[in-house]
Amino acid sequence: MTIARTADAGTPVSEAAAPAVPQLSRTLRPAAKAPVRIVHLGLGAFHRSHQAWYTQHAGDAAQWGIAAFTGRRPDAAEALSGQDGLYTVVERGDAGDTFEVVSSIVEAVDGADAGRLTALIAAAGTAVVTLTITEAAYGLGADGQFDRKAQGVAADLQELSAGTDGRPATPVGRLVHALAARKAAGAGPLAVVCCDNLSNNGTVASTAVVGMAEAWNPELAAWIVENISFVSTSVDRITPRTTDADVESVKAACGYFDNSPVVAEPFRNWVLSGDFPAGRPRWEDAGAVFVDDIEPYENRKLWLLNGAHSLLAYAGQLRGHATVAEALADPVCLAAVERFWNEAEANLTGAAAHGADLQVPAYREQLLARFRNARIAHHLTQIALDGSTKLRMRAVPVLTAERDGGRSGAGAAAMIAAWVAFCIDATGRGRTVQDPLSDGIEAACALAGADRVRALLALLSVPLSQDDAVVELVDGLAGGFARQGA
Ligand code: CS2
Repeated sequence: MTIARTADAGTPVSEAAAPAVPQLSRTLRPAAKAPVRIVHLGLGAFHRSHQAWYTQHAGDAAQWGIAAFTGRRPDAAEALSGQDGLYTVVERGDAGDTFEVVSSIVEAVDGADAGRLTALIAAAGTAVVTLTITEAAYGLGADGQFDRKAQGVAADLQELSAGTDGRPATPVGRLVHALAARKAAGAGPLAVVCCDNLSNNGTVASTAVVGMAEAWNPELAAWIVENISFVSTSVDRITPRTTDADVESVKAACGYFDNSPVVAEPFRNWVLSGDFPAGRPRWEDAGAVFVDDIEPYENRKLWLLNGAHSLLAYAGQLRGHATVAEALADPVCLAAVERFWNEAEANLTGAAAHGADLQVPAYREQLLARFRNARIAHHLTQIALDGSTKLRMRAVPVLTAERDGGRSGAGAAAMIAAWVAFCIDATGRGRTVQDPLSDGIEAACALAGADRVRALLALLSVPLSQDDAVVELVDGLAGGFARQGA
């Protein structure tokens, strides 16, 4: 059998194989790479459809390259490096797809490469560190404080005490380790921009980073407080996991092979608040909005979009649905979402809006249209992960506000009840619920009746778990979800 070589990547292929498709990087290599000025922790699909996309569309993009470090999937760096950091964003609207090659990631690195991370963060040219490390990775306790007992913290503190040779394993530990190098290098201030779905995410990031530094080296902690600006952001773009079919659709439409395309909805939004002491890209050219008071925008997104997502993830799966669009087409799920939204809206507007015009009715309409985009297969299993951390942001604040206002909070309680029923169902089938508190969930589910509900609620909010009316309400609603599931 004769072997032919593709003109592109030099890969030997059989003559009998399908016609050779060039590699993306051979087809569309940009003229020059931007210098690294942004370091990202948590290289995943969302970073690539969101912050990297905004950076590509900034007017001064040529000055702002991103070095992106992987979190849970080191192979993502290898896949992307193999094509020079280039990848396709497939914008998947109701009517069809559009394709764009993004080149703002100039280096994709395995997150365990402490040497490269340290070198880049210690470089004076690095001005911004962005984070998408998942909500759970900040490891704060239910009281919002640094928790020495959180997963990986003790081991990381030991690694940090080994100084430059240490190899912390959590993203926060790795960042603290690298910031120590920046301090030592005298490279000056920079901005850390948290892009995870948490309220007050800049404060959360600062509490986690300063807390870890404080527990290791108080002098470093003081330097961080003085020199590092923690920017809060509200980030939004629905980005489901890439499938093999997506890879094929890029090949068919674009005529090249991209091993790591990202599929995202056309909608995107980025609201930021905070200082950038060493500069930043002109993200506003790409539509990012800078505000003084971010809280109302954060809450609107976290409660309405993410809250509905979590409600659909648990109630929808119990009712036999697989995707957001499928679950929303179920009148029972839609009614639960609308009930929750009514409560959330009441707590978003008025004084809580701090003067911001949130246009909640239009936002709700738009969300329904986004969720109904059936061409985006957003799987409920993906959204259901790490429920305890997510529900603390998505359900607890609304339920707490409702109780404080003397109301039942049945809409928000239903989200918690769906999670409770989901946990009971999963553990009953011998499955582990994927959650940083999976041990606590298992222990709670081993109890029965109201005790079980109270123990699960305590994982989300101790005060709510002490409110008998809430326990009774959640218990009743969870029973309803369980029966629907059966
Ligand atoms: C989702 C989010 O998985 C989840 O928890 O709610 O990833 C959601 O799709 C994004 O925040 C949309 O911007």
